[in-house]
Amino acid sequence: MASTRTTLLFVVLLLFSIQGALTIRGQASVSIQLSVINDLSNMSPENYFTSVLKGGVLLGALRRIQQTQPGFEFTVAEDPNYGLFLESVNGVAGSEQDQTYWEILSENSEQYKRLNVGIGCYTPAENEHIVLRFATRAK
Ligand code: B12
Repeated sequence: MASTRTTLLFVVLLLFSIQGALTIRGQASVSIQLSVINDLSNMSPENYFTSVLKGGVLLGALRRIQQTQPGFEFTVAEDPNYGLFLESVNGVAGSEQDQTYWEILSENSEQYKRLNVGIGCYTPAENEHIVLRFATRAK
């Protein structure tokens, strides 16, 4: 009885992992978590779960969240050299005057690492936790 249950559990987990790997139009995808943090206001952090095609860029994941999860929206500006700059998230925009911007981080074991490229170039890894943090660059 116990071994039947274990086998069933194994099959269910296997099905979930296969489904997780093949969610977008039958093509392999990676799952990511996205958190939106705004320490400059008393807004509570927001968490979203989504996926992007394997090898796809972070922009694709943000678009997917915007299309499927009410309450998440973002805008971008195009830079002639570096591509897409994340301008605003959920109606909050960075400002030259206030020296604020949306910083893009990757979190692992509570260690936060700044991405070295923007949303149009970054390729998320499986189960990566991306953090969009409204930050100030004022010293
Ligand atoms: C200053 C600066 C910033 C400032 C820009 C605001 C400002 N008004 O100054 C702030 C702090 C906002 C910033 C943010 C980021 N930056 Co920056 N930034 C620079 C830096 C040090 C100088 C740019 C500059 O002033 N050039 C002089 C002016 C006259 O030229 P400009 O063409 O008008 O400069 C503009 C662009 O560079 C643009 N910009 C700045 N960073 C980025 C990043 C991306 C992805 C885009 C599309 C545009 C962009 O803002 C400048 C002012 O408008 C460069 C490194 C360098 N030495 O060039 C890195 C650099 C451009 N940034 C970089 C990165 C990775 C980022 C971030 C993605 C970091 C992060 N993980 O959060 C974020 C962007 C996040 C987002 N919201 O999309 C990389 C880009 C690499 C790449 N191939 O994509 C560079 C080359 C640094 C590096 N070597 O890693 N950045």
